[in-house]
Amino acid sequence: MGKTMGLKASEWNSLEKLLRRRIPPDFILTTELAKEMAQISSSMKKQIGILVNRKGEVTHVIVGTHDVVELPNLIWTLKHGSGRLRGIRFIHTQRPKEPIPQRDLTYLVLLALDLVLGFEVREGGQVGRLQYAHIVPQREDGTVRQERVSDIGGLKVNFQALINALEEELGRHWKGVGIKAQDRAILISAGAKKSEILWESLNELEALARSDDIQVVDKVTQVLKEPDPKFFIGKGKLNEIVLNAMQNGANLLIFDSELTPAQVRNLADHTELRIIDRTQLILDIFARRAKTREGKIQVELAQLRYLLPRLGGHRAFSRLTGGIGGRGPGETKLEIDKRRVKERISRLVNELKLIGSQRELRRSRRRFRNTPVVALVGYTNAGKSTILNALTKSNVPQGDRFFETLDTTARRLRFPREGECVITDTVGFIQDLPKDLFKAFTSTLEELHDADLIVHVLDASSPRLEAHFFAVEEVLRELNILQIPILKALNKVDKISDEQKEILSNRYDALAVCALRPESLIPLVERIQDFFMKGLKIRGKP
Ligand SMILES: Nc1nc2c(ncn2[C@@H]2O[C@H](COP(=O)(O)OP(=O)(O)OP(=O)(O)O)[C@@H](O)[C@H]2O)c(=O)[nH]1
Ligand SMILES: [Mg+2]
Repeated sequence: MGKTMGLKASEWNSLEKLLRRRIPPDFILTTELAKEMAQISSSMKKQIGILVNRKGEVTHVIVGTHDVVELPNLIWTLKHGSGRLRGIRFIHTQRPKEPIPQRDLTYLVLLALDLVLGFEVREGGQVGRLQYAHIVPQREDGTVRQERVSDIGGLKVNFQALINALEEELGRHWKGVGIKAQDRAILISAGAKKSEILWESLNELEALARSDDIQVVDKVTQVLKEPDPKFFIGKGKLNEIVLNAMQNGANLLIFDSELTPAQVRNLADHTELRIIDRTQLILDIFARRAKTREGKIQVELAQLRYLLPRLGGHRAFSRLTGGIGGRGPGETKLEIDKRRVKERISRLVNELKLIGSQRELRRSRRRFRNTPVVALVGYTNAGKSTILNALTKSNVPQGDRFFETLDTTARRLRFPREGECVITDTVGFIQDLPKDLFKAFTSTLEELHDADLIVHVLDASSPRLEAHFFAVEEVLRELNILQIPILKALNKVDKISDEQKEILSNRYDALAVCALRPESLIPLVERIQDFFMKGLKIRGKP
């Protein structure tokens, strides 16, 4: 074997001896070991390196060239220790007066090595100057600290104490906060768009993440001509993100766009973090919120349809089903294959049809009583449920989270003068609603066909009001219900100036309301009542 590596037997022997050396826990490197390495390096005329684990055992010996020894690729396959850092340090010889190779520093960060150390081998095999580097948690003055000592006697750091301090500091950010198993994410928006657009979209992604109880530790954008087929974003950017994740204790990367299965796999392999895209995040929120049998089936359907084309290898599948907090479809995860997914999909579709036909009945019963139906629609978080509650003194859950409501609620609303209507509140809309989800929820949304009047609720305080408005119109168009009369309500006007209120209610031809002050809804109720009174006259029905 020595021959295949081009080594003489004596060289091979002396290298093998290194594998039996052990460094005491408090030392980065002992004088004896440094001298031994220097001797070998000098007689071989090659640079050599060793990997050392936390027990101080030399686990690998690496032979480089005359000029440099670099970390081999095998290092990617080494197991992570239990701590934040990998539990491996890289120690190597180097030519006099050279800095620590850049590649060492990159690997230090990417692989979360404990430390890298290079020492000079002088003429005649003497140990010269030493330089070492380690990661620094959250510092302004750089992410890596480099130290230099003029000789091995000057290497006085207590290794164990140093590593304990680093691990503690790296771990502090995430251990200290909130719920135990809370995910901590870095959000990434990249693409061929202007930076402001990327940021706007990223802010919505943040609201989505928060709605899923994920803590957002950082947000990153990258303007790209076209996405990298392997990693979606540039490799340099990705490496920055990995470091960032380590410093902030993030365990999850959420991408604002859909990723290909290959990209997910590559990213997960490269970063050792969990990778989620926007669609999966939305699916996950829906999975959390679904309460009724119908809602649960719809969400599961959407999840399975999302997974199906991604079921290449089992690996990708297990990662995807892992989802966030593991709320994947409710089957034993690894054994599902495409066929079983398809079967389950068709079973669920049938079950949905059944539920749908029952709903049809409920619908016609309502029709029979001839009560007009008003449907509240709007972007998620616009305040639909709050309005329904205020109008009908109900308590549909309302909250400052996206997709608070998934199921449709219908309530009776008595008009102050005379008559009544049924008012419904349903799932909120969002831009670029994942196709699978849209498909899954069509039966819920199709109930909107049944409405005599649609009240489109707008959130006046949103900086993206216009985009939201068009997104909702788009969904209504897709559902083919734009022919139903629409009344617009500009909600949350308490959060904007009177001037803004004036401008926006004119622009959108909307009635300004504030769901938190029920009296502000009186004009809305009157408009609805008027509509039906006039509507009845026009239609000539009693
Ligand atoms: N300041 C202010 N906040 C409001 C107003 N109306 C609703 N909100 C708040 O906005 C948040 C969202 O309200 P919801 O009624 O849950 O919104 P929704 O449209 O039903 O949202 P989804 O069910 O998630 O689609 C809640 O925190 C409400 O308290 C308002 O007029 N003014
Ligand atoms: Mg709601």
